[in-house]
Amino acid sequence: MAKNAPTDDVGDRDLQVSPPKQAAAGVPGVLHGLAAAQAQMGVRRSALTLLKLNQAGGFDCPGCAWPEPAPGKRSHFEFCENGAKAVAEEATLRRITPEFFAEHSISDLAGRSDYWLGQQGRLTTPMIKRADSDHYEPIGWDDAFATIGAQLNAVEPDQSVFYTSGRTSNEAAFAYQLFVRAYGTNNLPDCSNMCHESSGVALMETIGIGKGSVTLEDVHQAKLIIVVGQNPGTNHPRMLTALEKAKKAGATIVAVNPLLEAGLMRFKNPQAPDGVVGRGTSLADEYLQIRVGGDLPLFAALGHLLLPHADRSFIDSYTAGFEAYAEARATVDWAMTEEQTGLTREQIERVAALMAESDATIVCWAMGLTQRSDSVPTIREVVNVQLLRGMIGKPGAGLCPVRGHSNVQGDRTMGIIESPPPWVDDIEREFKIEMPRSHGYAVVDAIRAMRDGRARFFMAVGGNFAAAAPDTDVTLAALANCDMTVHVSTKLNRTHVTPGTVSLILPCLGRTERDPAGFVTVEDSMSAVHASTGRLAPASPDLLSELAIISRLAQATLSTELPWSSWEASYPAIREVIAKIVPGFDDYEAKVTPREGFTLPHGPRDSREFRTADGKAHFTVNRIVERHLPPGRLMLQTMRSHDQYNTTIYGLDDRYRGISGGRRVVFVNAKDLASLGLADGSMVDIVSEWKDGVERRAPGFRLVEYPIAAGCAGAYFPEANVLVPLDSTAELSHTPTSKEIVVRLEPVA
Ligand SMILES: Nc1nc2c(c(=O)[nH]1)N[C@H]1C(S)=C(S)[C@@H](COP(=O)(O)OP(=O)(O)OC[C@H]3O[C@@H](n4cnc5c(=O)[nH]c(N)nc54)[C@H](O)[C@@H]3O)O[C@H]1N2
Ligand SMILES: Nc1nc2c(c(=O)[nH]1)N[C@H]1C(S)=C(S)[C@@H](COP(=O)(O)OP(=O)(O)OC[C@H]3O[C@@H](n4cnc5c(=O)[nH]c(N)nc54)[C@H](O)[C@@H]3O)O[C@H]1N2
Ligand SMILES: [Mo]
Repeated sequence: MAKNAPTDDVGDRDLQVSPPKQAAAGVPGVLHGLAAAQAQMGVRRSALTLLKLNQAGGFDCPGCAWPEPAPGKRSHFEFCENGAKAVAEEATLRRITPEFFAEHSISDLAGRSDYWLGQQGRLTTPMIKRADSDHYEPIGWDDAFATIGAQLNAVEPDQSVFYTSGRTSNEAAFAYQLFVRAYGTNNLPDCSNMCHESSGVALMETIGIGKGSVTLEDVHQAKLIIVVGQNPGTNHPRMLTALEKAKKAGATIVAVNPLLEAGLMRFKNPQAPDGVVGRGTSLADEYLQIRVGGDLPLFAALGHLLLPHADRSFIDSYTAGFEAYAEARATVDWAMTEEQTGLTREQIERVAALMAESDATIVCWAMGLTQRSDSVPTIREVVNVQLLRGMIGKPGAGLCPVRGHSNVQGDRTMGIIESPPPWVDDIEREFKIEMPRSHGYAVVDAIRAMRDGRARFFMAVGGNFAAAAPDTDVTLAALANCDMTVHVSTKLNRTHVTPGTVSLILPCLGRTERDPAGFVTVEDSMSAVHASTGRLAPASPDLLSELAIISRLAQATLSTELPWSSWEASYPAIREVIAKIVPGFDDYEAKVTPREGFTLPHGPRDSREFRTADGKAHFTVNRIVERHLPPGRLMLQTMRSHDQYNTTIYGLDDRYRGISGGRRVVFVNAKDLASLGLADGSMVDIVSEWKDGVERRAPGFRLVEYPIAAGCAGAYFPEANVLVPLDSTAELSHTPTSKEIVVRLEPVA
């Protein structure tokens, strides 16, 4: 058994439901984070570690990608409850040793919950599952690399898939894509494919760069902030501090969300005296409790109402396509809009009036907009409204997709993408190697290829592919169909226990740990690049950094000579290469040595320069596809509880939503419960219905009567991933529609 870890897999035995909270954070929040940290790390290690979090000279929080204030303006406690939990997961004192794997067969582990697997502690030793074995057993590093290298050379490069999750440092990401492309494929799916891909696609097309256009300072200066499809109280808690600051400087905040999320209603800032004892700051001035999927009609109606307030000089100087857009929005079908959004015309008119008055508006969004069939058109419609009012490239205004993983944006900048990177020619010239030009597999295509036998090798640097991807049963079968699966990981998870014929676990250093090659760098959601220095002793002497693993694997696989061993020994050496190849990184080393790091150039933000074909920002015409559910059906969205980091389950509570001791719950509006003849507290199976005719079932969920928009339902991911059809993806971005699943609820006897 892993040292100190829970032995009992408790499941939902103690599930309790109480009324949702009306405010987020405050002292109870911090105490919860500290308690979680102390349970895993002890008191002294918790204090020493958390005080280094997000500090200059310390390490970047492995939680979300929300930026830190400039070094001089940082609090000594520049972390949140959920950052503390994320750190505790990694800096835990619990260890998984080879004896653990001798004791537990893979079939045994496959029967455990995600929570239990994660609670067993850090992986410490490279392990292999050989063909015909049901156990992982230890393997030396050199043997591991030789085994993987031989397998890679036995298949065609395009039969291999190389996944990345968004915690990988810039340096490891650059080395990884170089290795994969030198090997011969662009099969580089990443977690972005399931996350902000729709934002990237929509922004690239309309403003010529797939990244948000605001800085943290802009958020502080904004007059109006519209937060759409995002739950910052749980997923970006430090954003609440920025919203509070803006609010205190006079900003108005509008929330657009089917759920009344505590963190959007009121914030008790634990760093401020009135947050400790008082009622805190009320945040959203206007709360649009929209129906799931109603955002495109909403922004179309806002655009219609704002046409008389168009910023003509901005439009004439910087944009194209306005006439066609204005024609499309000249009229609005109010009956359809009210029905599709679940909002009243008056509510929408009030928000339009706020937008018309404001000369500094920011729209923030996250997964509530990106994981639907019409995500790309919806985000383009958000862009339309911002362009209409000239709200880009000026202080306090802009577009703000709030990223998830702490370095997911940096990984993309470093070339983790399934198409050839923009600087492919430069790399070929620099290293005299040939790089593949054909498009590789993103996540959904990778699953199809493994399912159909076109891909036979799967490797992941981080992440938990089996649990994060849609259509769980299909994904598990696809992974099992591989000849070899390879996992570079810190913690045990579902993907390790649904292996290919041969499977290897390569345990790596986390961000909190000392790395002999120096500090790494990351890029946050607002294009700021800075250093992250681990300080803790590694969880085991047998760990390698991600960069070392990639370098050694490259040497065991490739016949082309590249200076892998010098890169492995020194992050500055690989930064030197990045500086030569990736635009914006000149003088990389010098720019990340000072504490604050540097912010990458962003044409639209810095100088209203749009790198589209004609140099203009583009209005688009987006068709509204109405959604009409058959009788008795609800539109299900899958979301995060307050006690999880994606597939890592920290605990079984969702405090703000009043849930404790369990996760198999489904939130439904009281009116829908009444019309469906169902009662709060009863048990149902959730059955998803899609046009392929396959019925996907998630059994045994407790109904929770909840303030959620009528016609909608909500459940947690990853439990609900079985319901998301693999082929149900967003137009243009191919993101699984995790927030648009038509379901019926079947009572269980
Ligand atoms: N503690 C913690 N922090 C995290 C994560 C975590 O799991 N835990 N995950 C990280 C990652 S990778 C990401 S991408 C982000 C995710 O951050 P979020 O996007 O905040 O994550 P979700 O829980 O998926 O929440 C989506 C929100 O969108 C709303 N929503 C759902 N459907 C719709 C819709 O149709 N329209 C509108 N307007 N709203 C809708 C939901 O009610 C919910 O409030 O957080 C990052 N930070
Ligand atoms: N139904 C549904 N599905 C979804 C979503 C949803 O809202 N609904 N959200 C999607 C989104 S936004 C995302 S981003 C994906 C997330 O998908 P992933 O990024 O694949 O999943 P995570 O849960 O973040 O990965 C956790 C694992 O990463 C490993 N890990 C942690 N830190 C490190 C490290 O420093 N190095 C290495 N090598 N490994 C590390 C640990 O082994 C841990 O088990 O899921 C997507 N799936
Ligand atoms: Mo994400």
